[in-house]
Amino acid sequence: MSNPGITLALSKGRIFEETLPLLAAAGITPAENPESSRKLIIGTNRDDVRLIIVRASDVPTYVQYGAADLGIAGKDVLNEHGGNGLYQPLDLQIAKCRMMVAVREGYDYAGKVKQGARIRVATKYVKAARDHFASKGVHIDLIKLYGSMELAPLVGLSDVIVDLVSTGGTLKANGLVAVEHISEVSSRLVVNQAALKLKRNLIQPVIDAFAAAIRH
Ligand code: PRT
Ligand code: MG
Repeated sequence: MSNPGITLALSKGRIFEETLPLLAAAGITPAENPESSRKLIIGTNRDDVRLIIVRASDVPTYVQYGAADLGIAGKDVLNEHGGNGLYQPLDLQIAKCRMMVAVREGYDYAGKVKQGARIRVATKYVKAARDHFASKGVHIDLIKLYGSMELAPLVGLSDVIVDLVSTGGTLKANGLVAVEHISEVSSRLVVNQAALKLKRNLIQPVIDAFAAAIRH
């Protein structure tokens, strides 16, 4: 028999931590803490609900293919993924940050952009970066990275980075400054469209409980 319950895909760290109160509001308590457990499938107090722990950027993929019925992912991740096959009923208002353009202190960003110079942009957020600079009419060479973007301008890999900023502490510690705001980012609940139809009796109450618990 196939699994009659529901599977929720989450990443460890800030998303898991900030999702706990929402899960509690839906009457769901994880059986283990993924920060200390090595398990990738985590049971809950409910027989019909389990969690799977995946990389943040893989959450939309698991939900798209129905390997998870629901998931929680940042708008940054969903924008890069494209959102195909995903129903996005709720902005959960968690894991908030801003997508920004940042440069080395003293780098004349406004001047370079005005001159129409080609600038080198290092980022994990390729689609967001392309869209942002295309809308400004700025030509870029894009360098795809998978993390630690803050290093790129310091070692001459790029002129600018596109990255997420929350406290600003990482930029500051590395002598970088934010020069442009691209978008506000928070995490969304995503649902597999077929699962929503087939398991609405289990999924809709979770959506409703999350909706009622969102911080305003
Ligand atoms: O870490 P990993 O490579 O596994 O993947 P990930 O970075 O995609 O996952 P995770 O768990 O770090 O982030 C999950 C989601 O949290 C992201 O997709 C965002 O939607 C959201 N979020 C909120 C953030 C931040 N705030 C954030 N500050 N994601 C990353 N950061 C990083 C940022 O990239 C930069 O390196 O934190 C650093 C800056 O933080 P401050 O506080 O120094 O400004
Ligand atoms: Mg991270």
